[in-house]
Amino acid sequence: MEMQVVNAMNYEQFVDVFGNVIEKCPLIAAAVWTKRPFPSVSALEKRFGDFIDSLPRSGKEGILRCHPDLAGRDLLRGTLSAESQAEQNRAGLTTLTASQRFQLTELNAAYKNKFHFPFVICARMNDRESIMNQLSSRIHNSPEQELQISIKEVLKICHLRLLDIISPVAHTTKL
Ligand code: 2AL
Repeated sequence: MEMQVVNAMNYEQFVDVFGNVIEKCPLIAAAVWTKRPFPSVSALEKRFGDFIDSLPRSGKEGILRCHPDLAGRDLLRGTLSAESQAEQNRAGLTTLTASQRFQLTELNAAYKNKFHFPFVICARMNDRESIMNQLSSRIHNSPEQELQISIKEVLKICHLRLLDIISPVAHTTKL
């Protein structure tokens, strides 16, 4: 998709296309639309990042809470967003053994119990083993550290989702 096409979208079209680059947060795409035109995909990505940066802590935590657990209930029920499904699949989370799933479920629960938001990581930049390692290690962080790390992971997910929509060859355009 060319940036001219993106910049010509009305807000309904824009939210339809970019509404899930931040998982289940179409409100963010609806807000970012105001900032068009976007000279490049990186400029568009920066607008998503700037909006998230501008939120109070409760808003950032709210974004994290919109993320499904890795290998959690939504995956089992088949109710993940298409993007999440593909990401979790790619990280090998759809083919866990019963004991791996149990371990991940227990760790996810302990993490949520401590931080009151789910463990979030860019699944496509990891595999089963690194996800387990990160979860086991990040659970020892402070809430402040985890909020920062998790939002960085959200931005990595956003980066890859944007690239999926806008092909790498069409990242810049003359306005
Ligand atoms: C996810 C997800 O659904 N996709 C991804 O990359 N990470 N969820 C999560 N809790 O980290």
